[in-house]
Amino acid sequence: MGLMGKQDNIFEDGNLSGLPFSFNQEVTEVFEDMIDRSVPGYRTSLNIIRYLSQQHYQKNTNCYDIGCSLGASSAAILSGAKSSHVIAIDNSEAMINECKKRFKTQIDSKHIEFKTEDIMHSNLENASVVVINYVIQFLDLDQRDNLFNKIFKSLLPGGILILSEKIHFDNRFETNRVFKTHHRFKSANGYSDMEIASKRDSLDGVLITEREKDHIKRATNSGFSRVEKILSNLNFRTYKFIK
Ligand code: GEK
Repeated sequence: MGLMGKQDNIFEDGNLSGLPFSFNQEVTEVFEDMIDRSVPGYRTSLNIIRYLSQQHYQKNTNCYDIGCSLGASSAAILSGAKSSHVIAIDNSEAMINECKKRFKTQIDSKHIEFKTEDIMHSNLENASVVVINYVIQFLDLDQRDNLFNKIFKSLLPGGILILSEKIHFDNRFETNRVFKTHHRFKSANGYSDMEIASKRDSLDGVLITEREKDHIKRATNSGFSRVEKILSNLNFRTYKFIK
């Protein structure tokens, strides 16, 4: 089992919907278990978000958690930067409804607000910390540059963007080697070959990875002057970009 919530058995034999993957109610209920068992280094990425938020948060500014799902990164920001105001955005109504229940106290004390919004339409401003933890991969390729430009504009000097993504490699053999190891990682976390294959099919065309250099180029093109690779776990990366 993962951090909280129900165990993910969505792709178990005999339980296949055959539909493209979506962040619906069914996924929301098992989401923490799903991401924890599928993404190597996920928990570490949350710890890093906590440390970096503590280090880089500037007083009286906003922190954004873009594609917040159940708010794990928001909670990490708040535990690092205790006086911050977090704006957490996701276009899945099921996810945001669950967040509103879980974060009631912090919503009442105005430390956090949740918005059901497509991030391409969100207005971002006065930011010192922006987190996008495994979200760009779900956007259309032609939207990604625009989002980065918008984030860069919203940040104050010294502000940071923390980006985590699944990537692929230039070299097909390397991609395959790492892919096989990632398969073993998921098997060791209790997923059967059938579940792994079905989830992969359902993510086809929904999760579109890029290469490390594509992410770095996008960040520097949008104006970020410093790029640091913070985590590298198989085909998953976390970067810090500083304005
Ligand atoms: C975490 N950050 O636990 N607008 C808003 N939200 C979107 C959009 C969009 N256009 N596209 C996708 N999402 C979290 C984990 S999960 C990662 C993030 C994963 C949302 C989508 O609804 C989902 O909740 C989230 O991005 C991606 O740190 O499942 O691999």
